[in-house]
Amino acid sequence: MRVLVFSATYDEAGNIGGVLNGTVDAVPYADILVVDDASTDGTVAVMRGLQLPQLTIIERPGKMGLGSAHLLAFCHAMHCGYDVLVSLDADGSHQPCAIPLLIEKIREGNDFVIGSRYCAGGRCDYTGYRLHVSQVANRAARRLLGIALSEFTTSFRAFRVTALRRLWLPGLRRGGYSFFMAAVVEGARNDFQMVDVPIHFLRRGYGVSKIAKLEIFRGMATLLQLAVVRRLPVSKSRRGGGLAPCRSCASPYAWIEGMPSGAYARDGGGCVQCGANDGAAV
Ligand SMILES: Nc1nc2c(ncn2[C@@H]2O[C@H](COP(=O)(O)OP(=O)(O)O)[C@@H](O)[C@H]2O)c(=O)[nH]1
Ligand SMILES: [Mg+2]
Repeated sequence: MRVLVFSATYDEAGNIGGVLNGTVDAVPYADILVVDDASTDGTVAVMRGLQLPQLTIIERPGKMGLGSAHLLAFCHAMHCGYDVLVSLDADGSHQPCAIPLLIEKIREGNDFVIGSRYCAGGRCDYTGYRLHVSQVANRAARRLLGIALSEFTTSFRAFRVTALRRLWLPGLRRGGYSFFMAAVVEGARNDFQMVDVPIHFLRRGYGVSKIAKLEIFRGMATLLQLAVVRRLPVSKSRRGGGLAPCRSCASPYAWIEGMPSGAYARDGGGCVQCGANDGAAV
């Protein structure tokens, strides 16, 4: 199986070396993709200094958001014909040594695997307010969405890439936590076989959270919207999308066609690599 491991970075110079070296140790046969949003702390220099032949770095022109970085990884994995896409955060909270377990679950026939802090055997090192918000959000998601998973918001996941091709990519153009919940919902609506596996979620290493606090409230509003979307039938015309070349940055696959009308400028598309025509922060 050809495996791509993906991380998004924004100012993770203190953490990225450990994450990449840990990934190489855990899955030496995998390729690695990092999408960096113009980090100001030398994150890209640290990555280049490691001289890893299996590492591809895509540098975007500015902070375009975590959701669109993951969407770009979807496009990259499909375009390059990988079998499995694994994603994890680059801040040290996801342990690369757990990657083989996620891949194994795909090998067993699942389309989507999520590393869970809240299933039996899972652990979360958050305390206080952050732990409480995360637990409540994930319990609410399980109830409102009617999906039998214990975790919806973390980015430690694995996808069967052929299953990703069934998703309607414009529907996933959302910021941060909203993207992660929407991806689970779209998977469920497209009959993905889904499973969670326990992980030990650590507090981030160096630095502070890069996700705006407001994102938590946006995530709650998105959850209510997704509870409705979850129950709607999947329109046959709303499958696939994306993987068109971008005329601005010459990426062969990062232009996503068919945006919901009004959401994006001019011809209803946008590039998740350079941000061309992108009327909204994602
Ligand atoms: N490329 C990119 N990465 C981001 C952005 N925002 C956050 N990240 C990365 O996404 C991961 C999760 O972000 P983090 O700040 O740890 O979020 P938290 O765990 O919810 O507090 C980290 O690897 C960040 O560096 C962004 O706008 N663009
Ligand atoms: Mg984090």
